[in-house]
Amino acid sequence: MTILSRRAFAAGTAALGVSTFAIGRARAAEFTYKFANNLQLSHPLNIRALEAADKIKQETNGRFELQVFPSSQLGSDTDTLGQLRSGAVDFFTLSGLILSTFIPVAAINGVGFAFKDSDTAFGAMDGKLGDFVKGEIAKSKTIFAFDKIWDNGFRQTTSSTKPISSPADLANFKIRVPPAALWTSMFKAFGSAPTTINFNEVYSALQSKVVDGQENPLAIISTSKLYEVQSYCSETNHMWDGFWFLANKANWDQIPVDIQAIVSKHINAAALNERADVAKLNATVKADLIAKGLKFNSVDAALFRDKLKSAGFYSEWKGKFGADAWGALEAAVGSLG
Ligand code: X2X
Repeated sequence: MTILSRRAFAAGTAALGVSTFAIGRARAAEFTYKFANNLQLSHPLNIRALEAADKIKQETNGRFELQVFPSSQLGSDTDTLGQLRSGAVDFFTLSGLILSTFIPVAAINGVGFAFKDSDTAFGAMDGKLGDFVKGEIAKSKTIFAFDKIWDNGFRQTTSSTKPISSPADLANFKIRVPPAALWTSMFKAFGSAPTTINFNEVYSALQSKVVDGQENPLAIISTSKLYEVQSYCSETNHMWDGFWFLANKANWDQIPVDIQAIVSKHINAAALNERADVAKLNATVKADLIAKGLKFNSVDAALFRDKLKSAGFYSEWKGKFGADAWGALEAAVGSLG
């Protein structure tokens, strides 16, 4: 966050010691805020965020600049969450599951096989379940989430060693999981050997065989080029994941309300566009990944779900999330058993 005084802003670049007459030099914005994320520039999340940044700049007549830092440039997800909480970073898109290290209930969308499709997931996250989670995030008083969650997508399992066709193939499987208890718990329930690794180190961990596999939606497998270091993609669809667009509350409160309204409007609109882009990409990218050499297989999801049930995964997490949150999840998706 950089804030110039109103007077300095009005005086333009002279305030920065740069000649006001410098040709082609943009005037410094009055508010310059940092947005960090872990994805490549080619992912729809960054494409839509950059588009929103342009619109915000235009509509605020240059007063507000959203600086986009993709690819974990400001640090790993774990580091960046710390920076968001302290205010060193202003905005951050983060998986609800990773956010659960700070706000436990935020992991709830990651319960295995909870959502049957994207419409059900967005219905829940734009409805009561999402409101419940956003309410808990707001109670932190240090950060809050914008209204619309962004899509990450249904997660698929990739491997350099073998296809995952049945739950038995996950036994002792060396799989990378993101830093969140729910992920570790779920793959332990499958009998795997999960290792927690932040996303900015996943490509090299796969390349150097620290782990044999990982799980992510196709849009990420494609834009982060994980197909270069993986051979198989098993369509397990085991979890739906989304990114909350989070803000540091104290920094946000420094922005005049009219500018806040413009920023919120464009960020939430970008989320809806990004959802449509990811849906389109997930539908078309498979052929592209096959052409790049990734071998696909589908699975009987019911077998995987049964395995989680018999391992006690659902009863454990029902207890952890509590009756209110679990009730909001089941109201959206039906009984999870
Ligand atoms: O870390 C991951 O795998 C990613 C990119 O999907 C998340 O941000 C949770």
